[in-house]
Amino acid sequence: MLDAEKGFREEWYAQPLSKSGPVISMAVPSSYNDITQDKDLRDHIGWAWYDRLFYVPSRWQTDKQRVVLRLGSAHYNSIIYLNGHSLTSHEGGHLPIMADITTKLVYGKENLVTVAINNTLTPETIPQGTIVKHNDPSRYPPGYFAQSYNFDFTNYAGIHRPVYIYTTPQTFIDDILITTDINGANGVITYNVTHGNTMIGPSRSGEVGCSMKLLDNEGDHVTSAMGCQGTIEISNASLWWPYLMSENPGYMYTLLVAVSDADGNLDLYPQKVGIRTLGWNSTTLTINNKPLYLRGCGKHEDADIRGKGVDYALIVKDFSLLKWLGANSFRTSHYPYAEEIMDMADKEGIMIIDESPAVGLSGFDEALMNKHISVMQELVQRDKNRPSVIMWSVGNEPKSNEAAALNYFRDVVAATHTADPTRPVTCVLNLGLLDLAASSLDVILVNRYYSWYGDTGHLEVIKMQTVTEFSEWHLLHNKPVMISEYGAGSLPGYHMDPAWTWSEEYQAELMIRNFEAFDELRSKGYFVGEMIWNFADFSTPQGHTRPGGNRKGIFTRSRQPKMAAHVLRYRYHNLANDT
Ligand code: BDP
Repeated sequence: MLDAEKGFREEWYAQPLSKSGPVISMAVPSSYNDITQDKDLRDHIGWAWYDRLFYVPSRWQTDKQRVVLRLGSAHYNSIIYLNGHSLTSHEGGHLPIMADITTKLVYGKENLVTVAINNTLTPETIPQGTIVKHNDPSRYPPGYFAQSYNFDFTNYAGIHRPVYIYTTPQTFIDDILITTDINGANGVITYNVTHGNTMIGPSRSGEVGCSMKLLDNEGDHVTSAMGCQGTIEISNASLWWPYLMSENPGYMYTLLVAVSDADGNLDLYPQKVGIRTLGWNSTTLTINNKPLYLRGCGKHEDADIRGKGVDYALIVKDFSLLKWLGANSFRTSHYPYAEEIMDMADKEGIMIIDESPAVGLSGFDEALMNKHISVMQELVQRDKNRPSVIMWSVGNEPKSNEAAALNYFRDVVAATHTADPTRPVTCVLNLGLLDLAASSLDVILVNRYYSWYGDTGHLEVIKMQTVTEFSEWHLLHNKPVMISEYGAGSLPGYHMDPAWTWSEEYQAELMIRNFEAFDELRSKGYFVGEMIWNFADFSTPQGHTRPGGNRKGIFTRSRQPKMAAHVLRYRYHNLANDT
């Protein structure tokens, strides 16, 4: 039987892990699951321990630097130790973990960071899972259990994103909030800089000053301003536009923020700013006052060997493929993606529906709601300044026909609006018109798999069923609607004509039948977008409905196009020319 608490009891964090027992090398960032030949590590449920010795120069101490440790994310629950002492802990993968380590470091020497990570999902975690215990001693070994969860993608675990140690002066920029607006041909940037200081003694914040320099995208000076809060108006501003909506998509200024104090501390941060406005009403989404039609896909952070680990080559490849397709958007299904991915989206003009990790939620009680609200606040805190983020999604396919869902989603959506009043809020639904979350949303997103999960093999019913259902959604709620998932699995190289399930022909024809429905819905004036499921094939737990994973990708897992990708490319480029 697995002794889950052994590492804590024996204080493995007090010294390098190699002194407590055998260790293996592990890549960071990466999921640990698919890196080795060890099935037990691939399927491990419970605590995993990482550590690393690192050297800190004594000049950081002489220069009175503040030092921060930052993990882009670790999945799911993590406890971090520094030099044998507990430093911080974080629940939830996909969002950053930070701690001020200035006074805990040994300067000019080696330091030890230890991270214990637990990937167990329960009804109280977001996302949720269940530990299934098997107590029949004639059929299972003693203490045998398995993990199940409410979603189909592999619950990869490990330190998924880069780990950094960085320094700031003692007086430092703590946060920057940017909002933008348009005034005729002018762009308006409103900024609010908050700062902190680590100096012992009375607060010296009164002596801290802020100054701003705005640079254009070539680094040339545009204008300057003083003060920690303020508004800058730029005449004839270059706006942030999505890909294929302008000659120069993803245009960003740099706001060079400087915070300084009377002791000569100076902290500088180059904050990227894309000037754009968003609007929404009962039928339409707009960007810079122009109606938007989203052409995109649902994605995953998923790749061979590295699982959900950040991979720079893969990020560039995926954006290259999105542009090849003519897509202008994607949804970060079903959790917040790495900041490196979000940076690319800002830069390339790819719009993002930024989704929380609340996939397949059920059992809507207050404790879950408070946790859910905290996750939304963390997400908004991380991504609030990104021009690419055009909508928050509080979750995917909740069991929102449960009675408690009505107030639960009202409150989660309201809290998200409070955290950010500038963007619409959605939740991706799949239960049908009796859904109780729908009435709280600004835009209704629905996942629908006509002729795949229902009426399998009957491609001829797709158009009718899709047009009927999405018209009903709009009629019932008087809100813009879009399809956030549709699609079929296909095995690359498997051909059948007339189309047959799992063939490339079936996937392609299912899409074409859907397009006919989307075009009819678009002509009604409230249908605001389409996203294919999925960008690429991805890993799932083993199962009899998933041959080598979820095969609904229009690209293979190694990012080669199936027939479906060519079909979608043809449509998206035509749509782009149309709008
Ligand atoms: C949808 C889920 C998505 C799944 C998809 C599928 O939102 O995560 O991968 O079904 O079954 O309901 O392919």
